[in-house]
Amino acid sequence: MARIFSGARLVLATHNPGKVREIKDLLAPFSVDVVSAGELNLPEPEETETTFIGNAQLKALAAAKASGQPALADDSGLSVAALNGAPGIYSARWAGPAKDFSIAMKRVEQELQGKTDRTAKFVCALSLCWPDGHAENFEGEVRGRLVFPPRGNKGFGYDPIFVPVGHSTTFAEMEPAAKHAMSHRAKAFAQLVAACFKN
Ligand code: ITT
Repeated sequence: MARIFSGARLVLATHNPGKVREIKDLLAPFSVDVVSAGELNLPEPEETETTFIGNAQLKALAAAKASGQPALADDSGLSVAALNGAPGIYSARWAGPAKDFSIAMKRVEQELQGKTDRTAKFVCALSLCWPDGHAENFEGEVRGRLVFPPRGNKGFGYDPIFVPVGHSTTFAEMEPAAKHAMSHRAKAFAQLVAACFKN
């Protein structure tokens, strides 16, 4: 049995404003007061694990212990088939210290030169942790293909080069609600809600 989240306040253990926006949207139907790690000035822990779930749990646990409140972390990334899953857990790092995703998308395009397979997936691991160290972990993914040059300005990160299966527009060309209906984050979130949130 998963542990039920019954508090009134949840710390979002992320410093990524794109994730904060999306997770706040996904949490909107629940009466939860959400505060981000950035707003609480919590430190950004180094991501030393080798899996999405490992890094999500590391971030959630650090924020739960530092704040004394339950914390939700998201570790996610783009996994490109022809690049053996890269950038994967290194998705943020490909954007460099300035977090410039035009550089990261350019690198993906360059590394794909001479390869024909453009299939990729986004993966999202969510970890909900309590100050006593208890963790509940979930993972979702969405499959698609990459397009160049980047298109659209609605999402964040690698959204401008990712077209989900069955669609012709990139995540960055879609309205947020359309992305939420199918995204890796929404799929992980649905599992989290089913397991840990009472209706
Ligand atoms: P936090 O660790 O503070 O949450 P981060 O940006 O460093 O922020 P990650 O380590 O999980 O987060 O890096 C994942 C990167 O993958 C992220 O910076 C995005 O650029 C990319 N990414 C994840 N989800 C995405 C999405 O829905 N659309 C586009 N890019 C996404």
